[in-house]
Amino acid sequence: MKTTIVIPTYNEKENLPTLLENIFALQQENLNVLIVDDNSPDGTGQLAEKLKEKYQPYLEVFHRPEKTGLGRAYIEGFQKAIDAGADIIGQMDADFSHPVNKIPDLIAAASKGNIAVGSRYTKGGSLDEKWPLWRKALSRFGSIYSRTILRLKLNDVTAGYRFWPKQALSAMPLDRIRSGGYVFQVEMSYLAHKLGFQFSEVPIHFAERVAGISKMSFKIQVEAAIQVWLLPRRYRDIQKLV
Ligand SMILES: Nc1nc2c(ncn2[C@@H]2O[C@H](COP(=O)(O)OP(=O)(O)OP(=O)(O)O)[C@@H](O)[C@H]2O)c(=O)[nH]1
Ligand SMILES: [Mg+2]
Repeated sequence: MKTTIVIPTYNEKENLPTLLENIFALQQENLNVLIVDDNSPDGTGQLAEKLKEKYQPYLEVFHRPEKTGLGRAYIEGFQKAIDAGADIIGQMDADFSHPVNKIPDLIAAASKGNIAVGSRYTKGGSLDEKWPLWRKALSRFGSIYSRTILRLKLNDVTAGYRFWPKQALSAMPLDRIRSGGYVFQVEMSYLAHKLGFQFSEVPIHFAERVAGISKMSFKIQVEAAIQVWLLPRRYRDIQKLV
């Protein structure tokens, strides 16, 4: 089974080398990483090219000419991973918010055909203590809110740490997805649910980014909350597949 973890990067030069070191130290069989860099001004893309020599043939780097959002970066990365023959496709942030040591559990869950979600809101999951209360409350509320509106059987709807079986990911209408950030994660959850796929939540501790600057804001989360209401209408034609 070939696994490819797609990691989008934008100004992550401080995190990338250690992250890759930790991932490849797992010695997981046939584990590959695809970095999708949007021409980061801090030179993350060039750094990734250098690291390729160290980890070949398990590291690939895909350079996009400009930053057009996390959603697009993921979708193009997913497509490349599928085309390169991955059986399981992972998605993960570069900033150490997603614990590397859960990769084997997530791969195991995805290999059973479910969408494996590294979850903060399932039994045993947790959030960084350093987050301000407003951010914690909004994140938790956002998940319950989207789950209720969209009737999902998933506790962590905005999770960005997921491992997809190829069958599930290739059944998704990826070319119709326009949103980025939080809504992207919710949209992917909703589509997977509509197609009839099941989620399997693996508890994680979500840590605040180790280095680099946070781009999170109250505004982003409020915008996301509004977008959620529009999803059922946009995807009313999607039929159950499994
Ligand atoms: N290629 C690409 N990567 C991006 C883009 N925006 C964010 N990323 C990467 O996507 C991952 C998640 O973004 P983050 O900035 O950590 O978003 P967040 O976790 O919501 O917020 P903070 O960690 O507080 O900044 C990181 O690896 C980023 O480097 C983008 O437009 N293009
Ligand atoms: Mg982050």
